[in-house]
Amino acid sequence: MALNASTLDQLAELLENCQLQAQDTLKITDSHPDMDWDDAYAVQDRILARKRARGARVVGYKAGLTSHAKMQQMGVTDPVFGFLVDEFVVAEGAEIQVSDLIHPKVEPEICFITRTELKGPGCHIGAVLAASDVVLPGIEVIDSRYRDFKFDLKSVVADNTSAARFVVGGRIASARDVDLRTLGVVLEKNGQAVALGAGAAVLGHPAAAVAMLVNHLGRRGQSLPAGSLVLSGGITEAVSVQAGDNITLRIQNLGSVSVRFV
Ligand code: 0L1
Ligand code: MG
Repeated sequence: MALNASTLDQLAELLENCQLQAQDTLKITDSHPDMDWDDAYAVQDRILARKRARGARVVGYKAGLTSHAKMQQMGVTDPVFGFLVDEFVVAEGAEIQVSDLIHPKVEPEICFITRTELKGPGCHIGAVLAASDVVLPGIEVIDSRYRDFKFDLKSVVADNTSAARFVVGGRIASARDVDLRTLGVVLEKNGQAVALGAGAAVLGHPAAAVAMLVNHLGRRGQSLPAGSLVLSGGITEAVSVQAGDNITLRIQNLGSVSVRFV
């Protein structure tokens, strides 16, 4: 690690305050160019610790930057991982206040709910499918705390991979009964299709993103608990939203889920 404990604490406080107060900041590697990967995840851990100290509950995890469309949009080459807490949950069809966010974007995702604990290293697609009860559609709302979404990968990891809100819904399916690679995905904004894709856009198979998450947790001495929700990553590029926008995600065989920005 390159940064000391007090610097990690200060960075966690800065980024969490930006999230809670909907204020942006410059990417933190501008002021801490030596920050390494362990530091980045340590800042993310400290943000989670701050939330837990206020009573937040972890409901799952997310993989980010898992599709080529998204990697190209952001100019990066590797997936990243973050946590999901209860304060990010939005009910299906509910409203999201844009004034609570900085510059929200939405991503269409296939979400997994696990039935048994998963542990890495060595986790693979088969283990993920065997351990997953169900899959369902989800809209992730990302909101980088960095000005104009200008960041590098370490800064994004520290910022809990831009996690802000998510809504899941639609029709639940058994993870083993659908071919997640060929499921068609349509993201609509105000009734117009604005992004199209298929499950295979996520690392060839969305379960591969979950396996990567589990192996990442394993390297850090953690496992993915039974009953976790996992957002496996945006299938298309992220789409900007503003007040007044209605977003609907339709996934073949999995129904639709909607959210409205006010
Ligand atoms: O979920 C995601 O793919 C977002 C990763 C973080 C980068 C961004 O803010 O777009
Ligand atoms: Mg995402």
